[in-house]
Amino acid sequence: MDVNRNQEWSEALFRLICVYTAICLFAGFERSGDAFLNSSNKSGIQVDDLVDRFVGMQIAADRSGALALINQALASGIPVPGVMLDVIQPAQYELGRRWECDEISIADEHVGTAIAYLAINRLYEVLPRTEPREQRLVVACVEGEQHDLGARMIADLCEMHGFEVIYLGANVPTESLLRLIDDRRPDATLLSATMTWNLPELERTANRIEAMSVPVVAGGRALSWVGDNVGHLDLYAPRESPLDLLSRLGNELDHARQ
Ligand code: B12
Repeated sequence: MDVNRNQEWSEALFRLICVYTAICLFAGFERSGDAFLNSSNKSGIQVDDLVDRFVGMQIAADRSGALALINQALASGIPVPGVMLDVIQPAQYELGRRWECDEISIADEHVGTAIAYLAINRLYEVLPRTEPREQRLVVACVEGEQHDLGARMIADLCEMHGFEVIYLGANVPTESLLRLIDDRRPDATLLSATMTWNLPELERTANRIEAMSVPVVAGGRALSWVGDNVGHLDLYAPRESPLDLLSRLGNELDHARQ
C-alpha cells in the first residue's frame, strides 16, 4: 500500500468515527444502563442501594467496608463493568453533588475518590478479558485535566475488550503525548476532558494527532456538558455507553485494516 492509500484509509476511518460519534451525541452516554446490570444480577441486590451504601462508606472513610461491598457486588453476579459504571461512577457524581451543595468538604471528596480508586484497582484484578485484538490504543487526559477516573475506567474497559492499552492518566503534557504516539503508533487515541476550559486543548491535541493519521475518539463530561455548541468538536463527543462504543470502535478499526 502506498502512502496515499494509507492516508485515504485513515481519513475514511476517521470520518466513520466522526459520523458515529456525532450520532451518539443524541444517544445518552453517562451510564451503561441498569437493564444491563439488572439482567446480570441474580441475587436481587438493588443497584441504588449499592450506590447509597458505597457513598456512605466513602464519606465515612471506610476503606475496608467499601472493598467488602465491591466484593459482595461481584459475588452477587454483577459484572465488572456494571460495578464500575452503575455503582462507582454514580457514587462519584453524588460526591460531586454533595461537594457542590457544601454538604461535604474537599477533603471528604478526596477521601471518597481515593476509595473509588481502591475499588477500581480491585475490579482490575478480576477484569474479564476477551481474545486479544492486536489493536493498540492510547488513553490519556489532555494537558491540564486532573479528572482521570473516567479515563482509567475507559482504559480498563478497552483492555477488557482485548485492546492493548497504553494508559497515561491525568494531565498529560501535549508534546510528550505526541512523541509517545509517534513512537508507539496506536490504532487510535482516546482523549478525556472533564473541565470545559480544557476543550480548546483537546481540540488542538486532537488535530495534531489526526495530522499523524491516528484517529481520535474524545469523551468525558466536558463534551456532554457543552453538547453541540463547540463548533466542530462535537464530532468527537461520544455519548453512547462505553461498552457499545468500544465494540464499535473495534469493528471500525477491523474494517479499516481490511
Ligand atoms: C473527584 C473529582 C475531582 C478530583 C479528581 C481526582 C481524579 N483523580 O480524577 C479533583 C480533586 C482533582 C478535582 C478537581 C477539580 N474539580 Co472536580 N470533581 C470530581 C468529581 C467529584 C468526581 C469525578 C469522577 O471521579 N467521576 C467519575 C468518572 C467515572 O466519571 P467521568 O469522568 O464522567 O467518566 C465517564 C464518562 O464521562 C466517560 N469518559 C470519560 N473520559 C472519557 C474519554 C473517552 C475517550 C470516552 C469514550 C469516554 C470518557 O467514561 C467514563 C465512564 O463512564 C466530579 C463530580 C462529577 N459530577 O463529575 C467533580 C467535578 C467534575 N469537579 C469540578 C470542579 C469545579 C473541579 C475544580 C475546578 C475544583 C477547584 N476549584 O479546584 C478542579 C479542577 C481540576 C482540573 N484542572 O482538572 C466540577 C466541575 C463543574 C463544571 N461544570 O465545570 C464537578 C462537576 C463538581 C461539581 N459538582 O461542581 N475534582
